[in-house]
Amino acid sequence: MTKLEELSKEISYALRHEPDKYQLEMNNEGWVLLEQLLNSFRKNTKWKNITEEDIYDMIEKSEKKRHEIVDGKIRAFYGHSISKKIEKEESEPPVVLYHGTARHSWESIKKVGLHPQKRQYVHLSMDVETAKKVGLRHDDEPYILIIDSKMAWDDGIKFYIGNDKVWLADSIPSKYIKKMD
Ligand code: HQG
Repeated sequence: MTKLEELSKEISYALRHEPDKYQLEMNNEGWVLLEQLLNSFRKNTKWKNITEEDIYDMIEKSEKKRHEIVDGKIRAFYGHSISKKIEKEESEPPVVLYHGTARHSWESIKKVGLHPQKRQYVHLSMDVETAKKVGLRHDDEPYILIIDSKMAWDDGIKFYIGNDKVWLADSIPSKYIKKMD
């Protein structure tokens, strides 16, 4: 792992799962003052010389859009597990979304639908390739699930914007989910 990848991982960890441990004050939308995050990281000898530039560099070089900086504040786009629910922007989803998962999860998902598990939201992918990569984190031959997000949206299920490839939902009932052959 490169130093920038390590930085990305630890920033995700702090912003998604442990803001208190890093003494970060996070608002309802997950924003934290960039200066506060830098000061917190600098307490660790490993990151003692970290600069704002490094964070911008890390975001720019990352293959996924995980974090954003606006007006001196930084946030994670998705993935949160903290008890305080992060408010995401509701929006109309694409007609179809995808979800990559482990083969062994399918029986349960088929019965009870997709649930956020340890995170605050269910994470859905805009394309099959992205879903496949997500699934590969759980299984070397993941299943790709097809979500009828048009029907779900028409029925009143809420969807939220994650990033350019990720959509979020509170949960997805099984009637909107099919397994790709
Ligand atoms: C599964 C990464 C059984 C669900 C990724 C998934 C993503 C069920 C697992 C983001 C279930 C949760 C999130 C049910 C859901 N029964 N299993 N009823 N409902 N599941 O890691 O979506 O690289 O919390 O299928 O790329 O895999 O970290 O969610 O397999 O965008 O930036 O429960 O994290 O992004 O696993 O991944 P996760 P996820 P980063």
